[in-house]
Amino acid sequence: MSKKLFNIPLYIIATVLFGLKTYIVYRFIFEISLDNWMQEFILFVNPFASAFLVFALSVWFKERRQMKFLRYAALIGTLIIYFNLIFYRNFTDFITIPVLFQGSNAADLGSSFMSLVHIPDLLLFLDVAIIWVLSRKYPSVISAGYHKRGKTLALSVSLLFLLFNYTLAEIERPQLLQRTFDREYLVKNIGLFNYHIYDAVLQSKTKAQRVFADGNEMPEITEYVDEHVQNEEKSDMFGVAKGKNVIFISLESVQNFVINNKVNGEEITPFLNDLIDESYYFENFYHQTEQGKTSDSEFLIENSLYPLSRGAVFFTHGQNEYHASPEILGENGYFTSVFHANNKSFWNRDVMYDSLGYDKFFDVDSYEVTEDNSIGWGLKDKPFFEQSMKYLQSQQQPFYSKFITLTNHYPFDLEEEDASIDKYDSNSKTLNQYFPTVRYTDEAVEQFFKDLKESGLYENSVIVLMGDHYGISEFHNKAMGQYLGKEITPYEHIQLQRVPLFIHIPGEEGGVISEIAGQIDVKPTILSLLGIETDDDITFGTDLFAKDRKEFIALRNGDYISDDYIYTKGQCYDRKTGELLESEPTGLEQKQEDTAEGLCEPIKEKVDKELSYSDKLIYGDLFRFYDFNDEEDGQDEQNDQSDQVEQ
Ligand code: GP9
Ligand code: MN
Repeated sequence: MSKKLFNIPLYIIATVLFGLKTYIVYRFIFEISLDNWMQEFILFVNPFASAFLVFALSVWFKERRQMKFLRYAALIGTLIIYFNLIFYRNFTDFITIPVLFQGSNAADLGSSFMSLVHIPDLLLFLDVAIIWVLSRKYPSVISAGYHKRGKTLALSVSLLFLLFNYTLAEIERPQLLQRTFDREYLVKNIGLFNYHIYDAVLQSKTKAQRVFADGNEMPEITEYVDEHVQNEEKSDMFGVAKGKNVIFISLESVQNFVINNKVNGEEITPFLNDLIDESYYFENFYHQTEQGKTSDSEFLIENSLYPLSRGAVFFTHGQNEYHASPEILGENGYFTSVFHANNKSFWNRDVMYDSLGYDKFFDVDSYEVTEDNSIGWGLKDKPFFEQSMKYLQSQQQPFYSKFITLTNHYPFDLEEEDASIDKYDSNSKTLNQYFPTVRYTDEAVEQFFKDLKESGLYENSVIVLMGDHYGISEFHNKAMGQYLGKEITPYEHIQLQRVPLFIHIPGEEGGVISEIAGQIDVKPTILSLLGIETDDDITFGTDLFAKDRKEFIALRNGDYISDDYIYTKGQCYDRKTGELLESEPTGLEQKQEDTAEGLCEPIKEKVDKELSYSDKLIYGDLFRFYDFNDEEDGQDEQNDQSDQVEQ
């Protein structure tokens, strides 16, 4: 063998072999969905970027050690890929640290392990074998001593490679790392190995905060809730829907400015507009979500706790102890389920739904999804509802079932044949396309109502419809201003955070309710309608039908809406008129309370306090120290101690 032939350093050979292998696994063995060429490209780049990052470290070792390092790096890397592959074959998901060490997943895997191992898998170790042979047979040819310059160069190139990969990923999915989204997205964009590092960081941060909590904070929080949140007496509506099913429909990105409104002279939501006459309709109902979008809205409505200001609580605290409405309903004889035609791991739903106490999740695998019946994010809303009926009808009653629609999702793509109204005409393609997709969802819901009536479920079910969060961001304020015929001031921006909430109760006429309301109120409201006692619950929302309600709706960024004011960007507005309440310099004798800041300040303090209490509950996983069935004070000493030991 001539010296020339192997004049390439082994770490480069290893990068090429291992990178190529990883790419083949990503592309052809894991079922990673790729929607455009950019995603294809990123998927191709990241295996090489990650491989280079690790293998190039070998230049820092002495020559003989280089060989050893490369051999073991290739072997361990391959084992990581392989364990993920086995896990994936069983769960269509990637390994996370909590899943690996806790819960039933790992145990499930144990029993079926052998059926998940296939003979051709041996090929995955081919590059390791090649690297092994080369490093053993020709160490003197392919190893090299590197000068400082060579070492620095290798390191710089690997960091540049990584930065390039990360930049591409950030362009393709802004805020990928802050928001997490989905494990598949992470693996697709930054690769399996960086994903595991990211998962480990997330895990240790979460663990640390949990470990230092001991439940001492609970009395202060329960006292606050008792005093400032809980209603003194039950509302007149308590128990009006006792024993009824609940069908909750989460309307993707539907804001309430489309309700009873027109575009190009056409009604946008004719069905929902008519539904107002047969339901309770809350016209000043605000979404309170942040980066976790749909998952944040789910979190709010089922826990009546606030989501986090950063990241998605579904991801960061998916295995906390909760006391969510599905769990409570389960204890009261309900069957609970979610219908949503997306990957079960999106927003970590598969893990979180267990923690919330759901019995069943009908995810994308429960549906027949074809090219014809899907667009954008997947299955269109009409076939989604249609295909859900058979499952819904076969459920044990009473049930609580949540449906999450998908078609009206950014970028609001819709096929010609599905569009009943024309697009709007402005400088924002997003806003222009929004109207026909909202109409499509309106029609899908109409068809669902028809099916519910035909099946006989309608008469026996409370139907709740709610917009999950905004669809049109601030970025489109100019076009939005053009459409609404007014400038989008900070005050108007807050008003645009209103989403529709309908509660249809069989036998109840309903009516339009103008009092301020928010997603935080949904859990206590539904439980009260069903006649379920919630006196011992810890919630930050109140029954929307109660007379004596908390005085503000807090947005997750600390802005708030009260009866009189809207507080945003450090300024105080009159809620009803939108007038900016400026402090008038009327002389020295003016009291602090008369200034604009003074007007909004007292409630602002309460808002901040409440948000921080909610955060404490989540970060410390404090419900594990609390016994919701203990009538006295809930603080459970025994529970407290045993959990300390578990740490
Ligand atoms: C995805 C769907 C939409 O499953 O819930 O997510 P979003 O981006 O709106 O949070
Ligand atoms: Mn959404």
